[in-house]
Order: sequence, then structure tokens, then C-alpha cells
Amino acid sequence: TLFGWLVTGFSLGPRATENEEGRADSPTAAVTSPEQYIKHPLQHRWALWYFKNDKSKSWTENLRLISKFDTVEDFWALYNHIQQPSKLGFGCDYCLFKDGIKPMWEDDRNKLGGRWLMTLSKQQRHNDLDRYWMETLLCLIGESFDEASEDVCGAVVNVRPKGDKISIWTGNCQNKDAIMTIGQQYKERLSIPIKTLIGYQSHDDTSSKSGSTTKNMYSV
Ligand code: MGP
Repeated sequence: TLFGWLVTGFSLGPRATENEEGRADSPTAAVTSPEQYIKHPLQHRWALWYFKNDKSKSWTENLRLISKFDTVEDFWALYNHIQQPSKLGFGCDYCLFKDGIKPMWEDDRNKLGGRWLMTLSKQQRHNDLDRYWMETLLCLIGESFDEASEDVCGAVVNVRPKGDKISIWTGNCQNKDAIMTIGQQYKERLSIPIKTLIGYQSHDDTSSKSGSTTKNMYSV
């Protein structure tokens, strides 16, 4: 897609900003080519949230908005400025959600929805966590799931002693076609082996669960 190209093919990659600046050879180059001075817009504005586990506060009080962006350049500026998930303390989360959707089950745009959940082993914090999270962010801001991207609300990474989790949240757990498209394409993007299954669970089931596991509505 256009946006996929903007994000994956654009020269401003991670930590590249400093080197890429000032490439125009003459002052007129900057004036004649809009490519060089107009930031590349994303289809949506996104908000990045941070959750820090402070036991003296409620779950909602621990959730903080970091900032919002709606261009490729501002995404990389933010991404390069903050810690990778593997450097966060236990109990912390990042959430990237479309502007206007709070990263919680209770939001109107989430309450009928659910999530594709990837549970990582402890070893994967070292090998895969940061890479998977960056790829997840690019899938979101690059609108990588064709029309099914409309169903995406956001994504969450949970850093936990028992094993980290990355999830993509969608808006309606009955939209099977969109959910399956997202799950299949997401798995491909992360190069998860076919035989490794990932599951989709409704927030309703997750929030009302009594044990430690929630049943999968779908899996790919
Ligand atoms: P968690 O942070 O999603 O997973 O939920 P964790 O820490 O791995 O725990 P586990 O239960 O999945 O093993 C931990 C707790 O945070 C939940 O039990 C809720 O009390 C609270 N919580 C998490 N979320 C996503 C929400 C939410 O959207 N709304 C509210 N009100 N509480 C939430």
C-alpha cells in the first residue's frame, strides 16, 4: 500500500534522522521538490500511551499519554526518543492507539472488540520483543491489513516477568473476516512459523475471566 511504502521504503528509518538531514545540494533543490520539506502524512493520527505499574494507584491512573503524531517523520522522532520495550521495568506497557480511542476495554470503540495476542517466552525478550514491537507499530501506522485496517484500534506491549505480550486490538469481535485477515497478515509480517498458532480473544472474555487463560474465539 501507499502507506506501507511510506513507512518501510522511506529513507528516515530508526536512528537515521541525523544523517539524512540537509541532503539538498543547493537552496533551490529544497524549494523545487516538495518531497524535501513536506512531512509524509499518515492515514490516521496516533497516540502513544505508557503504563507504569504503581501499586498505590488505580489501573487508569497509571496510564499516561506520551504524545500524538500523524506523520512518518514524527513517528520516527518519537520512536527514536523513547526506550525499547526490553528496557522497560516489569509491569510496564506501551499502547499505540488511533487518536480518540483510549487503550482500555471500556472505550466505546473497544468494548465489543478483542485482541490478537502473542505471548512471548522469557528468552524472546532478548531476541524478538523489540523487533516484533517495531514491526507491530509499522503494521498499524502503515495500514498494512488492507480494508481490515479500519477494524484496528491499536496495539499493546506488556512487559511481564512471566513472559511479555504483544497484542493488536480490533473493534468488533464479530467481524470475523477482518479479524482473520489481520491475524494472517500480522503473522506473516512477523515471520511467525505457520505451525505456531496465535489466538484472538474478546475483551469481554478477558475482562471477566476467573482463571489465567481466556478461550480463543479465532486462531491462525
Ligand atoms: P494486563 O496488564 O492486561 O495483563 O491486566 P497482566 O498484567 O499480564 O495480567 P493477566 O491478568 O493478563 O495475567 C492486568 C490487570 O490490569 C487486569 O486484571 C485489570 O485489573 C487491569 N486492566 C488491564 N486492562 C487492559 C484494563 C482495561 O482495559 N481496563 C481496566 N479497567 N483495567 C484493565
